[in-house]
Amino acid sequence: MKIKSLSTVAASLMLSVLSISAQSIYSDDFSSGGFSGYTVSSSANADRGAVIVDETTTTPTNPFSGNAAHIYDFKDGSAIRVQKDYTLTASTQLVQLIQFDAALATAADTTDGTLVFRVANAGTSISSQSNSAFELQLRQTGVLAIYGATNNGFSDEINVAGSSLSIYANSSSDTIVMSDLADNELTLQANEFAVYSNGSKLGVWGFFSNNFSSSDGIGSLGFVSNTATNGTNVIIDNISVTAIPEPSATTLLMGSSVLVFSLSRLGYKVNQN
Ligand SMILES: [Ca+2]
Repeated sequence: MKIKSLSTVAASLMLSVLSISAQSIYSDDFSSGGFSGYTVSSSANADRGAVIVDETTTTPTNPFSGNAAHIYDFKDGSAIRVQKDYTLTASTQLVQLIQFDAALATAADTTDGTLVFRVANAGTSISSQSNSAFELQLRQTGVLAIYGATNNGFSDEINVAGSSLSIYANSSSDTIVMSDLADNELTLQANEFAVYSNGSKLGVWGFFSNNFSSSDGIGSLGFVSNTATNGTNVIIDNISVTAIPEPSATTLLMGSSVLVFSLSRLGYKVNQN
């Protein structure tokens, strides 16, 4: 009885610690500012570009609210890249939830056009896959292809109605156990990421083994078209990044085995490797 009441107290303490610590570190619904603060590789023309569209735009139809970003590339030869360094303190934000909405601007078809979403250390270009921790390929065929240490493709995940994509990424050296957006337990080993489409978990993958520095954290995100394929035509909206507090730090802070017990009951604990 005593243990139960202690763990209840500890649970409420922990909940308040988590709500204080969880930190929105970036969001953009494109309602103002256009691409200010972004690196956009070239100005928009008939071949390729990135432009702001609003909800009254008829071509292409924007399924999201207010303004959104329309990124397109209809010709080979060079890419369009839209990239944002969104935090310079990523080394203290090693567990992140990264979300955005994506829609095809034209109905899915057999064209090979691919817009690639990548994350990287701040100050490095996502033009190079070797700078990236992982990538999500938004293909005009409707396929969402996920590339990390291994890769998988998912049919009919991207369409004109829009999909909400959520990625949990663990750049820390700890194994993290957390409650995901569906309130299920999610375990990520060091250098792993999980992808959700419209709230459904697609899987967990390892990061690429390349130039990305995990200890520096993910500080940059963006979209780049594949120069080898034509027909990229995608609308992006509601980008957000939330830093998820590493429970190891808070556990040490509170320093109680009762707390660890209550953390596991909350579905939020850490196993040191
Ligand atoms: Ca918007």
